[in-house]
Formats: sequence, C-alpha cells, structure tokens
Amino acid sequence: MPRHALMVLVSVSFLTLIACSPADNTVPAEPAEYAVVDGWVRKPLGGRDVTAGFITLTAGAPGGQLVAAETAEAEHVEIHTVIKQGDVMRMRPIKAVDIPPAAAVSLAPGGDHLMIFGVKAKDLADGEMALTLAFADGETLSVTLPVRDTAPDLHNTHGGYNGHP
Ligand SMILES: [Cu+2]
Repeated sequence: MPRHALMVLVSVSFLTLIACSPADNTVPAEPAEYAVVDGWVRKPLGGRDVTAGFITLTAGAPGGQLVAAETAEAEHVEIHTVIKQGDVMRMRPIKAVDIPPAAAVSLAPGGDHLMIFGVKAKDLADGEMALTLAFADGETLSVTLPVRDTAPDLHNTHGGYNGHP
C-alpha cells in the first residue's frame, strides 16, 4: 500500500504582514522650540559674492529638521554638507539637517553649512546678516548673525549667543 504524502496546507494570512499602527497619541506632542544659540557668517573673500553661514541650533524636546534658509541680503541660500572624495573635500547640497531631541546641532566650518549665493552688499559692511530659517514642521525663525573673517574662538564663549561678534 503506497504511503500518501501528508499534505500540509500552510495558510498565510497576509493580514499578519500589515504593520500595526501606533495607538492614537492622546497626549499632544510637545512642539519644537527652535533657537539659534550661536552663529556667524563668513565675510565674503574679496570680490566674491558667495559665502557661508554657520549656526548652532536647538529644537527643544522633540527635535526637528532645518530645511531651508533665506535672506534679503543675498540671492539664495542652500544647506550644504561636506563629503570627502579621495583626498578632496567637496560640498553637496542636502535637503535637511536633523536637530536631535533636547540637544544642539552645529553647522560649522568643515561640515554642514549654509551656502549663501549672490550676496548683494559684497563685503557685508554693516557687519551682520539677517536670515530666516525654515523647519520641516513649517515653523520659521529669524536670526541676525554677525559677519566675521574667522570663526569665533569657542574657548572664550561661556555664555549664549549675544548677537554681537
Ligand atoms: Cu557650500
């Protein structure tokens, strides 16, 4: 008598593959509170109309994302990062900079920065630049940064950004 193979039907419920949605959050999420705690704009090198801005940002408990910046004092602003290709450091536009929850992120020389194109008053002689930062949640923040030839000496910075170089 031939033995019959036992046929096992395996029923896969595809419903089990649907990820569960998180339960509705009945506690309203704390909104991000954006602040620029430090920052400066590099004085454009002689005759050039392109320069860079550097900021240290916080977004409060939930964190956030910087997605854009603009200024009336230049044609447009991009967010750039710096990547190493071989021995060469190259700048690349990026869509956003993450601001971690309850911590600061720094856009600093050698790393992420605001690339400022078409500076209108080429030497930014008034010594400052007003920028408006835009975040992924639709919030904006206006900030006036000092214009400097070089980075501030961070070792001498004991307080928060006070708006003056
Ligand atoms: Cu750049």
